[in-house]
Amino acid sequence: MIKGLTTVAQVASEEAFTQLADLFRALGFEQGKGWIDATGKGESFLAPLGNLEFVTGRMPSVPSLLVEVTQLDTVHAAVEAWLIAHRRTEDVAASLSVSTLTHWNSRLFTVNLTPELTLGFWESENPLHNRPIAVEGDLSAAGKRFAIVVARWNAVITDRLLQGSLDALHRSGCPRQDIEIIRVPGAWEIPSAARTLAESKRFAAIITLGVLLRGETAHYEAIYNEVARGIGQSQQETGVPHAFGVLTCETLEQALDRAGLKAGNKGFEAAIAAIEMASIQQKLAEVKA
Ligand code: DLZ
Repeated sequence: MIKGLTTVAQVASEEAFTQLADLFRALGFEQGKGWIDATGKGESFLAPLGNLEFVTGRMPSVPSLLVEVTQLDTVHAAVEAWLIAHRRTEDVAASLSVSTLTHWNSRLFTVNLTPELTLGFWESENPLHNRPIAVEGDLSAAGKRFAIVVARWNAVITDRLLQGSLDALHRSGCPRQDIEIIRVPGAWEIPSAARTLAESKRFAAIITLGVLLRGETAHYEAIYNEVARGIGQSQQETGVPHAFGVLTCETLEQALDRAGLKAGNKGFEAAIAAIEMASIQQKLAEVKA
């Protein structure tokens, strides 16, 4: 139900009003709708997050209006440049504080922009502070069923990809009995098998594994495009996540590198993506319900 917070600040003169609006635009605030009527006008500036804080006991010695930013030093320089442009030199130092460390692991400076308006700008030392809330999948595969469609062509590689996928699923809590492995002749056959499995609605996600070697594959581009399109289409039309673990490589050596030798194991990575997407689908379904 709650959508946001609005705070209203009065500005004495038209000139200060225009200058402030220019500063806030220059600082990167998103412009809101604003308003104008016979009694006055308002400029509106939006921030991605709002925070209303009630305090009991000792009030922190900060302005009541605080703007959380990234790159505090850049903001400080922008505010200082604005003050230099709009104030007498001797007033600039009096209006703008230096950035100091706070006792809550942040840095903060204050600026007196107009006689009525003092702002605090601050940056948390923790880069993850106030990260926008988002629906994120977790990496638990327990209680979900997964299907792996794996091509037999280039089995020396695809077997390693399969091992990588099984490793990721097991380590994430999915026992062997909750995993179905379907072997198909080549990459070309992956989409139709994946689609049949997805349509059965028995699986939280499908993991597709194959290897196309450019040097050895006639009509390589055509086959690759069709395999990618078919897997994507199956995912979109069934709503069941499909992880794409079909390697496209120039050489066998390159493929081996991506199957656990030097460049990770793409089967493992595909399974992790499948687990995460299965969790996201579950959470989105819960949000809808
Ligand atoms: C025919 C063929 C060729 C030339 N190359 C590959 C490849 O590099 N990787 C792969 O997974 N499959 C290949 N195939 C087999 C086709 O995908 C398909 O299985 C056959 O054409 C039978 O339909």
